[in-house]
Amino acid sequence: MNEKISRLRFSTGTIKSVMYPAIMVAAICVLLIAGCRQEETKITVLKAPSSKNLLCKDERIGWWRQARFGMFIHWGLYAVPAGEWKGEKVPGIGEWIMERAKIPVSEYEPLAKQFNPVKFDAEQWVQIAKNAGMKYIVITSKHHDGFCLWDTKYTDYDIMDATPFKRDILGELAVECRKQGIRLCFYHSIMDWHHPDAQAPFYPKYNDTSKSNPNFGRYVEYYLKGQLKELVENYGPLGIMWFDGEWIKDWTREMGWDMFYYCLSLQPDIIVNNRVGNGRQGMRGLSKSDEFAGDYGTPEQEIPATGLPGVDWETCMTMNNTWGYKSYDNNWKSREDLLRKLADIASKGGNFLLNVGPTAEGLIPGPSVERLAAIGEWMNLNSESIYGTMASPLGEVPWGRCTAKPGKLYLHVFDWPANTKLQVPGLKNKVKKAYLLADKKRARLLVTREDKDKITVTVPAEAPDPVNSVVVLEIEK
Ligand code: FHN
Repeated sequence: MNEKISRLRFSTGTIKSVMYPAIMVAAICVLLIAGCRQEETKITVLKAPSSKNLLCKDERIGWWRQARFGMFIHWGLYAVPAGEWKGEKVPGIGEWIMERAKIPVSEYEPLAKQFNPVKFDAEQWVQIAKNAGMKYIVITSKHHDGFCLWDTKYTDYDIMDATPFKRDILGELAVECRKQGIRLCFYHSIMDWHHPDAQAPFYPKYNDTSKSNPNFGRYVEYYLKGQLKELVENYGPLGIMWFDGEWIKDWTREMGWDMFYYCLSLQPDIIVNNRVGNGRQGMRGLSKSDEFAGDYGTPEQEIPATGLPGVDWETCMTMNNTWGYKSYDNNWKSREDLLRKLADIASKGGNFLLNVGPTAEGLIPGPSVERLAAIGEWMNLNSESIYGTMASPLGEVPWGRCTAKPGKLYLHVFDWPANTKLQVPGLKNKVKKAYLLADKKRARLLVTREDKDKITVTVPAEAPDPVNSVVVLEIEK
């Protein structure tokens, strides 16, 4: 399937009909134009749009800091093979099957003919996220395999032209997200194993970071930017442009800044993650310095050991071992584990972007739906201790985690004290009141001060929730 209108062509016929000297001059002119055209596709770092209409980061990122919890959706053609190729199980994350099984573009493209997710229901997906207490959704508009989940004019390799489904998935999600008050955000891969000006020519090692494509500049200026403009204009306003695949050789720090300001020029209040720049420190996910573009750090499959004061970050994580759907990956994290991770991440001032990998039929796998519903039950009683909270001012606490708001501490108790004496080290502030967050009557709990920076809260013998019970302390500032 061809990427439309991006290649330059000259017909031989015309040359024969023109006089020799004139031809020479014309040829030189053409080369000169091609030369300057080549020049044109060279990356020119965009100057920061004049500050008057550039929203500062705090103005753009406020809702995200409040939200704390979002859904990541990895969905695309890779859901069709679901981890198997030619009858063989392919190890590793499902969405990398094209690279892991060394599948030529000509053999991977036909998967589009089998991609017909008739059970896809945008309303249901958004509802599942919302019921779990998630405030935003980040879906793969295009992953590394280059397949586009929306109707794009830049290629036929998309949901409308290449599949029997022919419904605008991102369009339907945009409508539902607006209806249900959920922020829609797009994951977009800079690396592209399908585009001839990107990494397609690197086959069979699509992810060969020693290789460069001389036409990559054209891919960026024409295709990548063109499609991002489409996504913002057709489905925006968006919450976040969530870039990925920036580790390729051809992506530079300058390109990162250029793309960052390009996104802001498309939508001044958009948030752009730090994978727009190429300063990410591997899976730890934080940028080496603020010399690199991006609004926040993106730890992957890991949670920082401690809070990172003043740093915005978001841990993205799978529920099993794969982002894209694999039919036989049933290594699901437990409800308990996921709930405690949510509290752990919030206690360190971070956001949690929890992933689902829908099937090729368009269903979010049952184990994911069950876990999200269970998290939603806990959030129905305790979301006040997550949304809009800051990192814990207390050091390590032996029984769980702590989140904070001005004048309030939320003690997330994983290990309920058998002796009903919950000791809170490191607290100098005077406690005005203590109660269980799940207790609608907010019945007072007894608080005694052991010494200048330790108190004890006497709690009921039975924990309201065996996984995470929240005790609220109203404190003097
Ligand atoms: O290669 C991708 C991977 O497929 C997945 O999308 C994750 C999600 O953050 N990011 C990359 C690996 O770092």
